Amino acid sequence: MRLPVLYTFRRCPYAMRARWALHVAGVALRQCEVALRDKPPAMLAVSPKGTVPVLVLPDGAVIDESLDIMRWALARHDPEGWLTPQQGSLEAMLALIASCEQDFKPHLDRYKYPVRYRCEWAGADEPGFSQAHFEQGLGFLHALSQRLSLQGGAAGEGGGFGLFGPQPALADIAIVPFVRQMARHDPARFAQRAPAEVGRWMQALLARDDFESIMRKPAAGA
Ligand SMILES: N[C@@H](CCC(=O)N[C@@H](CS)C(=O)NCC(=O)O)C(=O)O
Repeated sequence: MRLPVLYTFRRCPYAMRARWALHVAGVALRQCEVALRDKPPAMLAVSPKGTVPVLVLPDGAVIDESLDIMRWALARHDPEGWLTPQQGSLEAMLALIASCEQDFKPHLDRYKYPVRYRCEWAGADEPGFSQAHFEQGLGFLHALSQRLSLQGGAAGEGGGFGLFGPQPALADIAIVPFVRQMARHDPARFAQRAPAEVGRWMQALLARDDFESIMRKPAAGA
């Protein structure tokens, strides 16, 4: 049987969320770990824009946006109801995911890689520029925190909570890989400044066995 092929990069947050949904949906596939500096010609042939993840189906169809891969996988099998949150709607989740892309990701990139954005510094120095973008990124985390507080639970207390109801759904899985990146860049700063609910929410999601599975290093030669 021919399997779908997923071109992926282990540490890429977009690829993480795609792998997570494919895993939960139980989609059997072959993974091809990509070196971003040396992308396989077979991947570029089907998706010239050159970003991971890319899913190539046995019939040749190509899905090369992470959110589309998630939705494709969950439309096939959605055992935890990620597309149907207990509160809010799919549309509301997609709006929050879009806000993560527009209101958080640009600040995350500038916080982590200020040198890449040197032309934007305009008088600031590197630490100042980076710090300013950390502060701006916190704005999105406060919006998440408000949503989590509305759920009234706390993962640490065994209640479990998500952004759209007591259980995680699409938005949680699509957004948490980016929050993880911010936390890992400077864990002490994150612990001190990020809203506590967001820290607990992230820890609870990252402690799931399925996250561990999708982060396992590919076997050599796989
Ligand atoms: N909108 C795309 C974004 C994917 C993306 O930007 N992936 C990064 C890696 S995290 C990438 O492949 N960048 C290309 C490169 O670095 O050459 C998606 O959601 O799939």
